[in-house]
Amino acid sequence: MKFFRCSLLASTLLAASSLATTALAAGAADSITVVDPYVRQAPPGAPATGAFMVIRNSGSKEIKVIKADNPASKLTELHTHLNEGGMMKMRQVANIPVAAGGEAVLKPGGLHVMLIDLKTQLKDGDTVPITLSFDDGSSKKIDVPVKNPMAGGMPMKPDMPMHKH
Ligand SMILES: [Cu+2]
Repeated sequence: MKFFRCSLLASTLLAASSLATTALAAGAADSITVVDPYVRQAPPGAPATGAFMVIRNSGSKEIKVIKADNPASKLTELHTHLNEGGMMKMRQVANIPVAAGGEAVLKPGGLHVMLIDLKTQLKDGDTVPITLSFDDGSSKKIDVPVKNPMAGGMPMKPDMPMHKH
C-alpha cells in the first residue's frame, strides 16, 4: 500500500500546482502589451475620431479584442477600412484577432478604435483612458495620449514639396 499512498500524494501535488498555475494566469490581458497608442485629434466640431496602436500578444493562444470603451465618447466601436469600388469606407468589425506571439496593427487607413459622438473636444496633450476587452472576459485599460496629426511628432514625408510664396 506504500505505492498507493505515494501516487495519491503525487496527484494531490499535481492538482495543487495546476491550481496555482490557473490562479496566476489571470487572463488574456496578461499576455497583451499595447505599444505607441494615440488618439488622433479631430478637427474642431468633428463628432468622431480614431485611436491607433499596436497590440502585441506574448501568449501561446490567439486573443481577440471584442470590445473597446472610453469615457470621452458616447460610443466606442472597433472599425476597419475597406476599399469598396475605389472608395475607402469604414466598417465595424466584431473583433480584432491578435495571433499567438503576434500583433495587430491599428493604423490610419486600417483597423482602429472609433470614438463616436465625442462628449468634449479632445486636444493635443489630453489623455483618454481606453479599456480593451478580450474574448476570455479579461480586460486592459490603457491611457492614450491625444495627438494633433498636423503638429510635430508625426514624421513629414521627406519628399513633401515645401510651400513657397
Ligand atoms: Cu472608424
